[in-house]
Amino acid sequence: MADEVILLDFWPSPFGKRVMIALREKGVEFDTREEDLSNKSPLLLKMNPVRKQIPVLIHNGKPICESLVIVQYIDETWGPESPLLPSDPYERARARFWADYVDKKIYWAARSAWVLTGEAQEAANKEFIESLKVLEGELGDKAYFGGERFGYVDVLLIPFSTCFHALETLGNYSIVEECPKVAAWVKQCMQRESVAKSLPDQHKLDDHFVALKKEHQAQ
Ligand SMILES: N[C@@H](CCC(=O)N[C@@H](CS)C(=O)NCC(=O)O)C(=O)O
Repeated sequence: MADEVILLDFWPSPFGKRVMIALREKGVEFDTREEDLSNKSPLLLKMNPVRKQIPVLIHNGKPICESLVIVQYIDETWGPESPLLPSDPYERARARFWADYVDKKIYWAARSAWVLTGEAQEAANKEFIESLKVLEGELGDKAYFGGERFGYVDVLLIPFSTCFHALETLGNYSIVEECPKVAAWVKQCMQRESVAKSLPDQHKLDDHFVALKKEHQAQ
């Protein structure tokens, strides 16, 4: 019997896009259920009762939560011929370290820059670009963070590139100038079908970010 693979998602979510990209890299067929996060479905509440967040991957009725955990599950479950994590334990540990860096530094600085105002926003802008420069150093002259192969860290980071335009406008800097290798890496990743098919329309997303900012300012 064929696998039943369902992704509970919310279209602008970079976390949901990680899962989509990983599934597409592995050639796994899946259905997406769009969630209204202001009115969460009984299915989401049942499948992720602890965090009540998307993404959730439901594989033959069994839920897997948290995007980093889901991407590792996908890697271990499908397509051993196209692994996302390296086989060497030390290289795996390094990939997990950078995954953690993306979530703890890049995501939080980007989010803070977007929702905060005044001096706190300026500090977040600075932290974001400095964190991105650290990634620029890690990328170096490699094609991907995974080396020659598009891998785990690439899958986790590329969805955040959709907020680069909004952030550079806000912070008055240019990512191409500050981090040219990261900018070239984004272009290279966008050539992949798994990425191009998964990331939302940039204009729609930019409008969403503006609405989100207004919502935060009104609170
Ligand atoms: N650490 C989680 C973050 C997921 C997350 O922040 N999901 C957001 C959408 S982007 C969500 O479901 N928000 C609704 C809520 O927190 O109530 C992951 O990596 O999966």
